[in-house]
Amino acid sequence: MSEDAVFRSGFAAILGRPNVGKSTLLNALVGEKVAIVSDKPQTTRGRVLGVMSMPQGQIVFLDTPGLTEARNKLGEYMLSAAYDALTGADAIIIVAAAGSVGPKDRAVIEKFSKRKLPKVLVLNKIDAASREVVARDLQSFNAPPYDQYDAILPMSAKTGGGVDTLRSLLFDRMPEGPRYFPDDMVTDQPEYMLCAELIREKALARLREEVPHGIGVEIQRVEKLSGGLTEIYANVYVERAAHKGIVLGKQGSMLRAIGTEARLDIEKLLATHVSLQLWVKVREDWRNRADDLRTLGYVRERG
Ligand SMILES: Nc1nc2c(ncn2[C@@H]2O[C@H](COP(=O)(O)OP(=O)(O)OP(=O)(O)O)[C@@H](O)[C@H]2O)c(=O)[nH]1
Ligand SMILES: [Mg+2]
Repeated sequence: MSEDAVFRSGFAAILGRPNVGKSTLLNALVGEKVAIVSDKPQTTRGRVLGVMSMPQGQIVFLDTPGLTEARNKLGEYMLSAAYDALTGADAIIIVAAAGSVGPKDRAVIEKFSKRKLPKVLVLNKIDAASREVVARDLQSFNAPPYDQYDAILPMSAKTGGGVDTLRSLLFDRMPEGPRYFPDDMVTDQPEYMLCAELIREKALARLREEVPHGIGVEIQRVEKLSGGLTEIYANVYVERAAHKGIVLGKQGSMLRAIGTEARLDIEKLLATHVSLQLWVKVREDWRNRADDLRTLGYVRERG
């Protein structure tokens, strides 16, 4: 085989504290929305796979839940999902946000600096920070253990600035390997899961305080009817009776708004007309209940 014919491929895990922009970065890297994003911490609850395919290779990115203390069974699942993504990883991307690199971010960066793998430290959200703040953060990375990283990249996942550099930097460090996924596959999430996530995203955007953290979405039924219409029935779980009214809103207005926004995104995803029926259900303390976690898909694949 000639040099040119080498096909490079591998897995790159994206890790970091909550809300630093990991999922936004995943979407930017693969060029499609495969992970939901919100301004609330702990949006991502499991590992989200995104594939970047090129003629000369493939990188499989694994977005993960933000690293933070687990306060319930869901939190424990989220942490294990984050660490599971490291199994078999060929590279790691650690993300922090410019202007808010705190001691907990530094602890994460230090912890992963010891891994014997190609690793990149991304300083994200530089579009939202002043030049001085970015320079100060970069300066603070100018010492051990930050020197263990192959590169420290200032970036904006939101505007796309720096994303190409990250892609090629990682690609150059990927081993020779197989095509793990067909070229037209960008994620391994089934359609029903993408739909559930889009509904959750719209709920997260509109809800405040502790309510968004207790939202779970279960797709009950998807029916593809003739004439290009898909009917989707979904349950929106809340973890306390008091949250039901908040999610419903005045005369159902909040739920309607969430439903309309989700429907528009789902119609784009499925390329059909969609009728979306949402029901709000109370599942007391579901984030600590194994059966509810299973229903919502928060179970480890193995082990
Ligand atoms: N200004 C700016 N905002 C960003 C950037 N990247 C992400 N954000 C915003 O930061 C917030 C969090 O983004 P996410 O991608 O959901 O962050 P995450 O790290 O995946 O968060 P968790 O899933 O909760 O761990 C959202 O409001 C994003 O729009 C960026 O480069 N610049
Ligand atoms: Mg996320």
